Order: sequence, then C-alpha cells, then structure tokens
Amino acid sequence: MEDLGFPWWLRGTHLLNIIFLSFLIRSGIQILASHPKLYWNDACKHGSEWLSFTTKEMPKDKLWTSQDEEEYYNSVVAIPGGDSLGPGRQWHFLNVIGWILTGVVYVALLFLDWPQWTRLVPTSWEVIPGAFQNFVTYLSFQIPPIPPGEEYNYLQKLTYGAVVFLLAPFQILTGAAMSPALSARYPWYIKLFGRHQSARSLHFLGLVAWISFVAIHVFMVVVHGFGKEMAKMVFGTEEHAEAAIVITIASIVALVALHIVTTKFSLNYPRRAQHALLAVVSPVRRSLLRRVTSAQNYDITDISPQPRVNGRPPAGEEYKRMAENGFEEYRLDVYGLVEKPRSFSLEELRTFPSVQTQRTLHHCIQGWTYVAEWTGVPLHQIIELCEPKPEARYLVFRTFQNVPESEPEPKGPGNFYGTIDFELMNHPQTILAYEMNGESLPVEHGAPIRLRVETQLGFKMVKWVCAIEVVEDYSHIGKGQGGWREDNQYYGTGAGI
Ligand SMILES: Nc1nc2c(c(=O)[nH]1)N[C@H]1C(S)=C(S)[C@@H](COP(=O)(O)O)O[C@H]1N2
Ligand SMILES: [Mo]
Repeated sequence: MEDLGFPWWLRGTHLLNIIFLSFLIRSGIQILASHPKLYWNDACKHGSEWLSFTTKEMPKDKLWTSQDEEEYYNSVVAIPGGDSLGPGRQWHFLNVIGWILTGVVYVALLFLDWPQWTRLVPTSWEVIPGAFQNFVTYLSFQIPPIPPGEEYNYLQKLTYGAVVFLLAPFQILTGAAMSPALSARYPWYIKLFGRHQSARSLHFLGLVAWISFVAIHVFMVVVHGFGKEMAKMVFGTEEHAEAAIVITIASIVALVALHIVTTKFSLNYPRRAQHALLAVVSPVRRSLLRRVTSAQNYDITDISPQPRVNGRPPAGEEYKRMAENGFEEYRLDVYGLVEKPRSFSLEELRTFPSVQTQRTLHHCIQGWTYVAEWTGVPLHQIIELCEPKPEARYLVFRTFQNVPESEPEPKGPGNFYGTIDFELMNHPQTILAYEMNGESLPVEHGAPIRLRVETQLGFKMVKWVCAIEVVEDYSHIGKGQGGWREDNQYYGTGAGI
C-alpha cells in the first residue's frame, strides 16, 4: 500500500487548528468566568450547581444579582482576562468561525485526496483489539509499532478519528445549543442535549476533553521523538529533525506573541477591539439567524422557582414613590419619529385589547437561565398606534434606573437603556410585559413594565421601562453602541448567540 505521508494541506490545517483552538480555550474560560457554575437544570436555582469555580458567598438578607457572582480570571488563562465577558465572547465567536472553516477544508481534503480518509477511519475490526494492545504497550514504556500502510498506530488512529469526527462536532453542536435564537426557534434541538444547561455542562466537559487531548498529544509527540514527529508536521517527512525543532520553537514563540499582542490590544483598546471583532462576527451571525423567530411554549410545570436577577431596581425617589402607590402615576411615553406621540397609563396597557402570554427560557449572556411566564402587550401594536414615520428604524427603551445610583459597583454612568430594531419589534413573541408567572411584575424583575424579546439574550430585555423613543439611528445616544451594556461592557448589539 502506498504511503499516506503528511500532505501540505494536513500540515497547514493542523497549524491553523493550533491557533484557533488556543484562542477558543482561553476565550471559553473567559466566558465561563462570568458565571462560574454549571448545572443540569435550566432553573439554575442558587445552590443547585453540580460544579462551581467560585468561593463567593451571596448574602442571605439582601438582594444580590448575577453580576455579584462573576469571577475575574487572569489574562494568562483567559482572553482578554478580568471583567471582559463581551470581548471574550467576541474572541470565541471569531475563532469559532475560523476553526469551523479550517475543519471543513480539512475534512473535505481528507476525502478529496483519496484515500487519505483511511488514516483516521478504521477499515477493519482489528483496530479495536489492536488499539488495546497498543495501550498495553505504552503502559510498559514502549512505543507500539505502526502497521504497514498506516501512518499511526491503532490507538492513535482511533483517538485522532474520535477527536475529528466526534469531539469536534460535539463541541459545535453543544455550542450552537446555547444560542437563545436557535433554542427559541427549535426548542426540540436543545432537548437533544437534555436542555440548555446540560448543553452548557457538556460543552464544558468537551473543553476538558480538548485540554486533556492536547496535553496527552503533546506529551506523546515528545515520547515518540520530538524532532522526528515535528519534521513530519513541518516538512512532511521524518528528515531534517533539527531544522524542524528550530521552526517549531520559533512557531511557539510566534503563537505566544500573537496571544500577548491580541490580549493587550483587547484590554487597552476595548472599543476598537469590539468593532473589529464584531465586523467579522456580526455579519455571520446575522446571515445565520436573521429570520429566526421565537416559537416557545414551555409547560407550566417548567416554570423555575426563584429565578436569578440581574440589575438592581432604580433607587431614585420618583420610582420608589410610584412603586409605593402601585404605579398609579406611571406613564409609558412613546415619542421621537412618530406622527402621534402617546403616553400610556399602566391601566391602559393592562386593558389593551390584545393580551399575550408566553412561557419562555430566559438566557442571560453570563450563562444562567430560567423559565418564566410573561404576560403583556405585543410591542408592535403599541408602536403602530403612534404611527412611526418612514425613516424610523430602532426603538430606544429608556428606564428609571440610574445605574450608579442603584448598583454598588457600577460598570458605567447614566441610565440603563437598550435598543432593538423594527424587525425584532415585529417578532411574534416580542412584548411589553406587565405580569410574570401570573402576578404583577415584581420590582426586581422590572416593574411595572419590561421588554421581552425571546430570541435574544437577557441584557436586551430592558426592565423598568419609562419611555420608548423611536429613532433612525442610535449613534447619538449614550456612547452610541446601541445600549448601556454595549456602551459600557462592550457587548455586541445583536444578541441571538
Ligand atoms: N434596566 C435594566 N434592565 C435590565 C438589566 C439591567 O441591569 N437594568 N439587566 C439585563 C440583564 S443582563 C438580564 S440577564 C435581565 C435579567 O432579568 P431578571 O432580573 O428579570 O431575571 O435583565 C436585563 N434588563
Ligand atoms: Mo444578563
């Protein structure tokens, strides 16, 4: 049989894979840090986690929020490190795109460059006892032989095959299952993995599998003979081992330098990094999820007890007084690019001709979830009453919550706000909710009115809404990024993943 060797495309994609995987691992750790707890249940009740990477205790006697549970990891393990969930996610998605494209090219060539696929796919049952035999050989501190016509011994073949054809797709599928837009549109999909939190836990176990594979793989390369093995990956043959070692070391130095430069850039110029990363990530996300609308209807028995809170209620006098009077003086003002600006009382909203109730899964960007029932008015009906002008494109949700006034450790100035475009406004499950689980919206969850946009992450669902401004463009509002968290925490404004 002809030697399969180490063709150029295999060596090239292997190099790209190292770059993308190293960024995926660090950015994955960054994302985990923002909610360092793992669950098998979607309610994520405090204390029900099966694994936790934090020792922080939450106070028993006063309101705490999911932001208080966050951990800040060092830039050595996380990119970019510290309090950088937004950028960490953008690094993750950028590298997901590169890594998947690399994988597609690799697998395509594995089959196009016939019969290269046989290097990974076993063609006889003999491989299984053979792999076991190889394992025993390794345990006796010897290197198993490579069978004729093969590039790897049987254990290597099975391991590499499993990494390429099982672990990589598993990581992609469990990752996709965490998208709020996908799970809103196809609730059956996340059930394949149990539910959202089991997909998240499995994605984490996949990370552990990757790190273990990389560690063992590198160790075995050294055991097999570093120079000889690296020569295969650099030159495609076993010759020129010394030159291969020099090139490998130089490449490792270059990879470390790339990590340092990108990390520093991301920390020092967060706004530029946000724009640069999103310039790649957003068009891909949009093209995949643009038309996705929510069709969720969880069962009443799925409703989560004690859902988490993020964001503390407004601390201003005006709001407190209103809350004490059952929001009798509350007005929702709709203004801006509309023919008929309006002001609605809570009573008017509650007695609006159309009422909508939906039981949905709330996804916080940090990673926790809960199921709740929301009742309210379809948003587009309110806006249509006000007759938006033709140039109107976005809705800006203004709130009573002055962040530095209500948060002990505010991450930015001014009042919380958020924007959505008209497309999201028109989605069937986009409502202004005034009830949660059959009762008036509690103060911590946004009383008297909050937005629900069920294909999006939680941070888009503005609580304590006092007004809706209809605009053509949001660049003059706040810091111009489309929302308070986008402005101050560098989140992307599209939140379907
Ligand atoms: N006004 C305001 N709305 C907000 C926030 C906030 O801090 N202030 N946090 C958002 C985030 S990040 C999430 S996850 C949800 C949390 O909703 P809940 O507290 O009702 O669970 O509210 C969103 N709406
Ligand atoms: Mo959130």
